[in-house]
Amino acid sequence: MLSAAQLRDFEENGFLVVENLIDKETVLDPLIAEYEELLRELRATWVAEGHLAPDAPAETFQDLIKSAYQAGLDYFQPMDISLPPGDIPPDLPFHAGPAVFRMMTDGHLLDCIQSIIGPEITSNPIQHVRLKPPSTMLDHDETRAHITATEWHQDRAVTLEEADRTRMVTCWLAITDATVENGCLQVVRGSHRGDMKPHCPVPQPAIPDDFIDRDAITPLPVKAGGGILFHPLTIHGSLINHTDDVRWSFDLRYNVTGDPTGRPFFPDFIARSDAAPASVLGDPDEWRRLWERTRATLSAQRQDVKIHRWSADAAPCA
Ligand SMILES: O=C(O)CCC(=O)C(=O)O
Ligand SMILES: [Fe+2]
Repeated sequence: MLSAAQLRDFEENGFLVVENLIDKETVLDPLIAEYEELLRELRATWVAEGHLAPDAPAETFQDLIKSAYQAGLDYFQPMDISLPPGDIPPDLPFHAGPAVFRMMTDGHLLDCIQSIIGPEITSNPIQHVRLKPPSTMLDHDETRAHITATEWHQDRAVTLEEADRTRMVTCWLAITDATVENGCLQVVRGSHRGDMKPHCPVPQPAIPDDFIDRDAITPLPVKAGGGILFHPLTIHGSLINHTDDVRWSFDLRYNVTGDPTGRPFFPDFIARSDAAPASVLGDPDEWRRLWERTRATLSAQRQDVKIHRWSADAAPCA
């Protein structure tokens, strides 16, 4: 649980940095091992398809992410823990592995979430991995927020309107140390006490600069295994990765069970409940199947999945 002082901090500032939010041995290391295995499998496919040389020298996870990016290979979607917006093909890869589920349902992490939103906790399906290569390596037209720096935004604004009153919290987790140099998260302190700002949707949903209180900008470095909890109206983004290494994080969200998630076509699940303990999902395979069924349904519908409300024609976007 969070202490009273931590809760006061969260309420006052709209965010809270929590060191050692997930345990290294039982959560972080197995997660890294699961992703190393996944990347080895992806590499084998890329080699078989002739995209990568079979005899690459002993590569680290970091090296392989970088060479995949440079070869124009999409490592992101097969490693992401969600589906993208748009038209979804029936075989689109994604990753819903047991170590990810273990992280999302970790007891200590949920204790901290419970301190903020109470004991009826739903795992919200707006969730991503971010593996950000060095900025010098990126294509000049790279704009994806999972690969390059993230523009200023509020998480409430990247849901549909149905979730505008949802009691929700974002949990950003550092898998590698996040530093000012490698592009850690940054927030506008106290911005959760304001309203929802306009977002210009292209290329990333971004709050125009005029709405940002520059004096309140606070970068939030955090060590691997640590996390940042923040309010859905807290304005945040991330810095540019100026190092030679890949910056790796996850962002998860939780909401009060019964409140709309903001992405009704994606699967949520109950992560904790005092009122109905039997409703809690404990089986990682069932969680994976929820996403597989969602992919099958959405691909059969062949319609564009819309994930936010913003239009590029709005006045502040001119
Ligand atoms: O890690 C990032 O670049 C941005 C993360 C973010 O926007 C979030 O966690 O909501
Ligand atoms: Fe965000």
